[in-house]
Amino acid sequence: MKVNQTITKQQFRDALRQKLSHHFGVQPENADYDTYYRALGLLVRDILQDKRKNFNDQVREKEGKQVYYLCMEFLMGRSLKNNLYNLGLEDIAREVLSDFDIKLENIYKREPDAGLGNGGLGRLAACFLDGLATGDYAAMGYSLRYEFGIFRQKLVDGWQTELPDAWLPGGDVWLVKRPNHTVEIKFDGHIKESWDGNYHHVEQVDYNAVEAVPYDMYVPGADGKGVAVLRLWSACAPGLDMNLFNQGDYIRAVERDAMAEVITKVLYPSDNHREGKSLRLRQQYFLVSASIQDIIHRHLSQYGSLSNLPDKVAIQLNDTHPALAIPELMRIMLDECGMGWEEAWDLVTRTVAYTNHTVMAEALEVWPEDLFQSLLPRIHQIVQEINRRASEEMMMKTGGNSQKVSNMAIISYGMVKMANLSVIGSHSVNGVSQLHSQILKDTVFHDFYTLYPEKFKNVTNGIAYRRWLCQSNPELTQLLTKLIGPGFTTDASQLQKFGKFENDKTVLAELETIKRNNKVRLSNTIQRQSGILVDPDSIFDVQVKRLHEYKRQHLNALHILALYQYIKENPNADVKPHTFIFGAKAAPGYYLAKQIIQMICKIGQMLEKDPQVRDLIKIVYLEDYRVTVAEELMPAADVSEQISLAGTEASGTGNMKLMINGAITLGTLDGANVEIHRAVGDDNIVLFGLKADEVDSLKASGYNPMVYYNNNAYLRGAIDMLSRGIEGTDFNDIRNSLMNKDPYMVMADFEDYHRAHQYINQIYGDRDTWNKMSLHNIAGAGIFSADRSIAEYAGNIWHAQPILTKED
Ligand code: 26W
Repeated sequence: MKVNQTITKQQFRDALRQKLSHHFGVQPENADYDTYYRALGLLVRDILQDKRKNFNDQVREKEGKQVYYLCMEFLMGRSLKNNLYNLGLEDIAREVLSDFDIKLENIYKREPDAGLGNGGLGRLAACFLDGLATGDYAAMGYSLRYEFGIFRQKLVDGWQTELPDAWLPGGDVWLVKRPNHTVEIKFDGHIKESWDGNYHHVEQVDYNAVEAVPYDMYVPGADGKGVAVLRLWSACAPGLDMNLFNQGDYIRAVERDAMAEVITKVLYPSDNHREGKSLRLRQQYFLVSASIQDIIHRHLSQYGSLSNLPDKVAIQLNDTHPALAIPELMRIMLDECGMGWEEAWDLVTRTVAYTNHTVMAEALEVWPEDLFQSLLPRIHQIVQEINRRASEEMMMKTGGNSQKVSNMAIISYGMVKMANLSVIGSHSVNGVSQLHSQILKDTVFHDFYTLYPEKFKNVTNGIAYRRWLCQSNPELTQLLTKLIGPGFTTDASQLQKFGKFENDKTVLAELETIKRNNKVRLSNTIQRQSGILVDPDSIFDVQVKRLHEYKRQHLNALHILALYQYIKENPNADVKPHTFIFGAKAAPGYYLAKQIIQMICKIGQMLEKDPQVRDLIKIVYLEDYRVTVAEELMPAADVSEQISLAGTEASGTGNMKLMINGAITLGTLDGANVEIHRAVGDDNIVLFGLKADEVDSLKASGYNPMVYYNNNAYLRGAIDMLSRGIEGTDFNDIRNSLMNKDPYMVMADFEDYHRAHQYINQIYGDRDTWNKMSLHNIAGAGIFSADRSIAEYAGNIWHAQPILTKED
């Protein structure tokens, strides 16, 4: 099939037949769903590969700037539907399959999620690849081909257990192995230095080598012209060590082999919490060294010199996890290209930029220096030298303030601090929402900010809204297209035009019908999967995100307990039927988070047992929440719970997905909620709780959670239920944490949260008002498009232009 011409139904059918018979030896009549899925996958992959080649030819010809996005996580989810949609082939595929008596929707279901990420950071990376391809930037993402992605969550009596997620059988259709781009990564050993005249040789000897084999996944943009590549590295032993083998040390040889391949076995499942494990450091260096070698190779093969690197290459570090890119680039320039330090440092710092995604102290990455040195001896030397020079400069700039310099140092008290390395080695440091970027300047990186103010920027996150709106919510998309034309599918700012219909009763009614249809669909899925009967006319109140104390799922749970008490005490009260939907995975070792999950499930059981409340309030805990579940959920939500303690959530992106599908945010002024508020105005969002500065002053004046317990009977009642036990399980650990420390001020925000919920109840009853609010949320969501975020990165940080012009 040729690429740049439209594909006819006949061609598509022939190509599918050919894939089925050539790769699987079956005719369409005999193929099962899995075989159809794989055949379709291969067919689409071929088209993408051709398109990427065309696109790449133009990049080379125009000498366009390359953007490389380095990230330990890409939470891609499924690809088939997105790829067909972006290629404009979904209708043809549906018709061809239907001629074979097959439903395309059933084929979609055969695809496993590529769950190569934990949560926000990983999904953002996936959304950004879509934005990069759509904006026609020459872009590649680099990550690891984990054999096991984020674990599958299974709840046993409400307790989370973890099962391995073997996604490759099924997920691998999208991966093209590129063995001739394999590179070698060196770990361990020690450094041998020698002089050859004036030339200083540095060599790592007695090292362990691991091969990095790349697998490419193609990501098409909206019009299918620009195509980004996600290059995933897989660790492979370089063949048995014949020396060891010949010395009879057969077991050690095999052991070393197995050790090498462990590197890309599994994704670390902690989110916002560092794991000081040496395997994690190996993963990080493996990603970085493979990617940087690849980037340098690609650049040299086109330009033959590194002196123009910052003009032709931008490298974005997604959080500090790939920060070793900085010393790795230095290593190659110094040791392999023979460049001097100053020249190399200038090139590196003008090429690399860093995005911070969290201010949680426990997420800041530090490595014990002795581990760092023994695993990466040459990188350690280079980091020492970067640190020495930077400290000298900072000493001068601060007028000899050694306290400040020690704060900003890369190595101090025997620890290597990755955030400081990232700031020092980058020309740009950005946060992911306006509030978060301000907090970085005021607190985490304050000393750096006073010395290098020009480095600090903001780029508010965005989402791939074609996935999260157009593909997930076809009815709403159809309504929008009918009213404002199709322009919004490539230019999200046009969603604003929808605002004009705020007083159009027919439109508001249509909006309500669409929401209800989506709720019915979700209810059916819930019933099928968990047996719970959900009333589609109840308020669907949704909190979906990783489970973390700072995100305060337990605040939500306490409110439900209070509501329960209220109904028990006032059986005739006017309470709107409410379905509280949760979805969240906890890090496997995060005990309190697992307890919170169990508490939510047990409260759900208690409600369900009670005939007096079960038709009024219900809890649904969605097991194994992931991208594919989110795609069905977002369109069905009425209320979007974004209730983190102000100043803790860097941005949030689920808030944007819910908003664009017409949910009303019930939230604190945290992360991107601040900008959602600005976009929709006071009337179209329900805010509550302490503001970030109030949190700071309350902390400073000595926070005492007991005060709130003593002063609020509902809160007291709810907290006391935790120790009395719910469905036979007590939750004293949660209770004690809240009563003694309450690090995220759940108790302080409870009362106002309760008030906000009452307000939600009240306005939900006024259907016109609610639908109008919903309409304004959809209309105001355009700024949260990943296309906009990418345009800002390109303009303010990468200085990169789109490769294609309108004529291309
Ligand atoms: C080292 C352990 C670790 C693992 C993951 C530390 C930190 C992380 C991530 C940076 C945590 C994360 O996903 N942060 C989220 O990033 C999103 C995208 O910018 C934001 O929207 C979320 O607010 C932020 O929590």
